[in-house]
Amino acid sequence: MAETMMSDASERRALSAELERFNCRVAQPDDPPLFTRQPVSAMKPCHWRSGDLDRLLDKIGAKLKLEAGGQRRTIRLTNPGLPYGTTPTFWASIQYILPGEVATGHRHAATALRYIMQGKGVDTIVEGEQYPINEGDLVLTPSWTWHDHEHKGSEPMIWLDVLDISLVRSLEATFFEASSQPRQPVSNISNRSYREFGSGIMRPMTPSHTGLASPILAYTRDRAQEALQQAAGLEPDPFDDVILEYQNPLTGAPALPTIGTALQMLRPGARCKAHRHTGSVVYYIVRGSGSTTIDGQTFDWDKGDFLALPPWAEHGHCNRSSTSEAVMFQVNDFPVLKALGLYREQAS
Ligand code: GTQ
Ligand code: FE2
Repeated sequence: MAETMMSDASERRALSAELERFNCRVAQPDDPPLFTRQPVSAMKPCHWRSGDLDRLLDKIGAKLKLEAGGQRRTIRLTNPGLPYGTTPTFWASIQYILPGEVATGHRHAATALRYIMQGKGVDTIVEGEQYPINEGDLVLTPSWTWHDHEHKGSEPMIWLDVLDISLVRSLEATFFEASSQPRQPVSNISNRSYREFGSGIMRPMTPSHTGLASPILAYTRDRAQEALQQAAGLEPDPFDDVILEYQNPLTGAPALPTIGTALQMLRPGARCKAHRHTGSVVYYIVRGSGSTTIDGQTFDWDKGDFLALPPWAEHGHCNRSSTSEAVMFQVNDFPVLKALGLYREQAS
């Protein structure tokens, strides 16, 4: 018996050595399991507190210059379970820019978005359209669009950047190009995208826009909040209470092809049901305080915190206040999973 196993094992080794010479292999008993019954993620749930981030941002603001090359000063939110990135598909960073600074022009194949956290006075130019960014705005930088930022105000400005870098890297489709000029010329009618599509109910008879991403450059805080207030008068979602996705007004698709974005309100005292789904999420707490239990671990969050949710992790949200609303901005990779037929959801 032992002898047969030995010879099986040594035959297997000899066979595998022969196969290896031709860049081939057969399954080995110690291979990592490929076909797990359900997703097994290396990503860990992770909570970043506003107080810690504020202190660290002050520090990098004082110590780090905008460096040649990238010309961005950021803190990356890293996941302790992953070799890089905040989730398996994207990277969330907090960008800190001081008065007078210019984050110079470039473009990349990775899709990016910004959600403005604090401050005023920066204007960003994306493909020739200039826009003064404000707190609570969502600003899109679709794949391969030129963009730069200049701070014309008087106090530090802070925003969340999310890029689908981990996805683009795993597909080995990375491209990057730095501009020869620090800032691109403003070549477009101001607020052009808003003038064309901003009403959300009307559009040009013959839209000139092509491409996968939304033609809207900025989704402003007031209009998003107003939509959310209106949605609060509808039936609540059992898992997310009141939630709306930022959409491409031309197609009804998510605003960006690879990164999903949503604004969510947990009404006072809301306790949502738990569920799990494929795809990862990063939440930024815009206001209020609440708790999210992820695979049995409870995270108590407050305004300005970030929370990262791994794929297929069971989670349920509640608002810890019985008098105030809690509002969260979320970024997810559902558009990718849905486009590939890999989105699944299971109630607890
Ligand atoms: O502002 O263009 O956090 O290109 C990472 C890469 C920000 C940006 C980041 C970027 C940017
Ligand atoms: Fe960029």
